[in-house]
Amino acid sequence: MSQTSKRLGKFIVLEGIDGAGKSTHIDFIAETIRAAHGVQVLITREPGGTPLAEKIRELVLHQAMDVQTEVLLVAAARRDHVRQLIGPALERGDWVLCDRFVDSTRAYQGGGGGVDLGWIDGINREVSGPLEPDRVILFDLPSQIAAARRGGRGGHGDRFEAQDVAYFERVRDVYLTQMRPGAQEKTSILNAELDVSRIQMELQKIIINI
Ligand code: Z5A
Repeated sequence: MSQTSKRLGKFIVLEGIDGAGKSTHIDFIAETIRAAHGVQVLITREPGGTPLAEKIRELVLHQAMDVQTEVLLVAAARRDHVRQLIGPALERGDWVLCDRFVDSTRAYQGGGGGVDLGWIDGINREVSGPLEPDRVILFDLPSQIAAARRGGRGGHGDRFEAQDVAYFERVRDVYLTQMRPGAQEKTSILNAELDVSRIQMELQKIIINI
């Protein structure tokens, strides 16, 4: 997205540790946005969303690498995603619902991997420029419960799912206690321990008020 471009649509991001329930609810969220706001909704994800970014996703999820290389690769994928898909969709007035964005890099590579958050924030600013989520919905779940849920589902077997509970506790801690400056008022924290129907009720309240 260029500095001068006009954003007409809204940018909604889902965040949380693996197994917290984003995939379970993403279609419900899109449908609720369409019904409440009468707009087109583009569902996408990070890393990914464009052919190039999906190739990078395969590397990041399955190829062993050092954690700073992870940051640089997800940033490259994000730049392509923002320029090719997210920016144009927002400019034509669609809403974009994105499974993960900049806060995932802070939480996983920063919290989980120990990379300096200031360095990550600087790269994210370079990559996504003025694009900020209008609303972040954070699915919050203790990592022991998320691990049990992932176990029940069978797991995708990627590098992140192989991490231990302590890693995911650090990821969760950054999500909850070390938010980006300015992110707090735009973040809705959802108790993902609730059952699916209660979570959907909470989601409806959040979405109607966006
Ligand atoms: N990553 C990164 O490191 N840095 C970055 O900057 C970015 C990403 C952008 C993407 O993988 C990976 O990329 C991610 C971080 C890294 N880590 N991993 N792995 P992904 O997209 O494949 O993974 P994910 O985003 O974590 O999605 P997921 O693994 O599919 O989890 P989920 O969507 O949060 O959960 P779910 O599949 O909806 O639910 C998990 C199970 O729980 C499932 O069996 C459900 O039926 C069950 N469930 C869901 N909700 C409930 C409730 N309320 N009660 C009971 N059971 C439930």
